[in-house]
Amino acid sequence: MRRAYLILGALLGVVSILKLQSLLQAGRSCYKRHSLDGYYMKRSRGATTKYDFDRGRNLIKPLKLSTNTYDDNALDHESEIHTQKENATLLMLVRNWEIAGALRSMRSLEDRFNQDYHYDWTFLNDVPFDNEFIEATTAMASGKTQYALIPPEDWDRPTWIDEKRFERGLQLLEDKGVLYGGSKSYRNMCRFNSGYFFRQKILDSYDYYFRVEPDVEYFCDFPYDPFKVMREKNKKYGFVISLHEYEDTIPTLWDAIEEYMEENKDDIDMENNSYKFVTDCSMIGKYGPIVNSNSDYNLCHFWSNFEVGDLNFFRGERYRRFFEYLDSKGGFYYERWGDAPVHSIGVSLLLNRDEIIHFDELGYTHVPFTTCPSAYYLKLQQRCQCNSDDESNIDISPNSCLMRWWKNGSGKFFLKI
Ligand SMILES: Nc1nc2c(ncn2[C@@H]2O[C@H](COP(=O)(O)OP(=O)(O)O)[C@@H](O)[C@H]2O)c(=O)[nH]1
Ligand SMILES: [Mg+2]
Repeated sequence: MRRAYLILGALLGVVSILKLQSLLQAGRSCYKRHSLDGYYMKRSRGATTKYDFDRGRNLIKPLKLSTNTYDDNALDHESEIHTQKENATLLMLVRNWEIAGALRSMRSLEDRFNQDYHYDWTFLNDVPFDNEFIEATTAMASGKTQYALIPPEDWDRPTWIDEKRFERGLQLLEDKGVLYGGSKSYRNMCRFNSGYFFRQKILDSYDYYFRVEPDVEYFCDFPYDPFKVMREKNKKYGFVISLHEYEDTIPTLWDAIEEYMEENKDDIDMENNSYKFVTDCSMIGKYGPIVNSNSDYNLCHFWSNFEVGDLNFFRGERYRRFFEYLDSKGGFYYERWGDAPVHSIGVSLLLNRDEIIHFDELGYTHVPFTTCPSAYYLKLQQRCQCNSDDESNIDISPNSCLMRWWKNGSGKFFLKI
């Protein structure tokens, strides 16, 4: 009996030793596993934090954008030292009493662009600038300022304009409640901006101009020098906003354009120009044209209060022939033809599609419309102060012609398929 107990005890002892051993082994591997986990955790944390700097919002490396930009390297612009300037000037037609608005626009453009470049500012006026205007704008500019008086023959209503017809036209548009419908000076301004600004002696030595109006604002730092972009990419006209014109201001403009086209076929390259941009009325996405036109002109135009242009194109024979033809019809006075549709139809007929550029990355406003980049990182990088969801942002709203430009100009080729 005692022997049996001894054997049982020995067996139990062996079992417990084995159990203890396996427990010890499990403990060891558990410990090992935990320490491995810890090791990998540490490595993994290291790896994540290692790239935090690069993938965070420091914006040092180019990020993939969900932007409409045409610029291949939209976020890749190093802050260069801008030693090379283009042969260009900032250009403002303005009245003395608009001084406050002129300074606001200047301050904004200086902050967003010109403080790095110091381009000249050129001011034009149909009456002499006063000292207060000259002193304040010179103080605001980072570049040279110059002031010119427009000769009366470039500004005033030509003597061949029929006075009675002119007065009737003014009254008609006034009665219709058209903006500036009854204004005589507005008509001088539109004709001057259509056909005379580029003839001013003070601009003779420049190749490019950047039109600035009082009371506009630029919402983002410019990621490039637009003049340089124009020269390097062989662009001749640049815009930021495109929309529909009020037809009441141009009832017979398109008739004149059709006659002009018929008589000047050699000036127009229908294969490569943007004729379709100003005539296309097809559906774009879910939008058809929101305004009905009584002619083949779809009323689309580039909003000319912002424009960057090649003065040599405007000074050239073809544009001048185009302007003289329209001017001879008297529509700048009998109706209220604006420089925006005139420039826009002019560049759409006479330039190659690829010579017109949409500056997609520049935030801008002139009451009542706004354009604002939609790409999040682009906006951060360019310190934009605008909201692309704002009601005033016209970019892809039905009143905008930008989508028609994408489709028919040198823009978004996917829309052409
Ligand atoms: N010197 C001068 N500038 C004018 C006159 N009328 C308009 N302008 C300028 O022409 C541009 C367009 O005029 P604006 O009143 O802004 O018209 P809107 O932009 O169509 O509402 C602005 O730069 C004005 O300062 C004028 O009679 N004399
Ligand atoms: Mg204006």
